[in-house]
Amino acid sequence: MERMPLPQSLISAFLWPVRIDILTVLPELFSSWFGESILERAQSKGLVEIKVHDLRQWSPDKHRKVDDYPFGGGAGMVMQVEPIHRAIEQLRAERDYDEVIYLSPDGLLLDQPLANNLSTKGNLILLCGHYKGVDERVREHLITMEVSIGNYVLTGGELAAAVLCDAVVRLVPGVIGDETSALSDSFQDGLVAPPDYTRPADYQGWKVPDVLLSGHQANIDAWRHQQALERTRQRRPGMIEAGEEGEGG
Ligand code: 6GU
Repeated sequence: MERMPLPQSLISAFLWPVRIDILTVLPELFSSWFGESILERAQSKGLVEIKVHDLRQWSPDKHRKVDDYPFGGGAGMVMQVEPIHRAIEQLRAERDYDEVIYLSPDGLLLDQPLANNLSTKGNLILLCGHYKGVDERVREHLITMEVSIGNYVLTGGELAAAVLCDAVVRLVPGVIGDETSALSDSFQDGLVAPPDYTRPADYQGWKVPDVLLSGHQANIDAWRHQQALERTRQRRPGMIEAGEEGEGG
């Protein structure tokens, strides 16, 4: 199906730009990632606004300390409540937030439905944990959602926050040039993507499937769907089961 791309002015007129505030002790980590590529373009188009804040600026301590030893002993440091509370209070005084998300290995696993859901929200705060993590009172009183990017442990929440931002921002209408491409992604229809090929049609005897060169669009579409189904069965059988359960619901 051919679709006319929406003019940028129309997109902006009907959209509340997504705003993401990131709280971290390592703000420099984000600059190259958010300063380049699609994320940078999304920001310069005014579709999203990503602000990275150094948590130390809210430290009451003269050495700008934001962590301390755990009560009860044990290895590692714990991020203190006060700098985090002050940061979130200040941001909340400036605007409303839909979610205050703590990136944590024991959080809700990030998947495409969660990314879709977050992309429809207005404003998000992402709190990156470090050291052992945050004082539990942060989670009890300040956090509305906890998200993990997989069952493995990273040294901090920064990479996870960057992953979440990327997955969410690319879904904001207008961010990706071709309006249909985010919707035809792997996972978006509950199937992984079919294989793609480009020129040459024959590379040293490695050939592109004939059907893709046939010019017969119905056959091409059917082949792609078949391939996507087959791959999903092989690689993500759980996705097909989840899709069947979800049908009609
Ligand atoms: Cl969000 N944080 C850390 N430290 N490790 C992780 C993670 C988050 N998600 C997966 N591993």
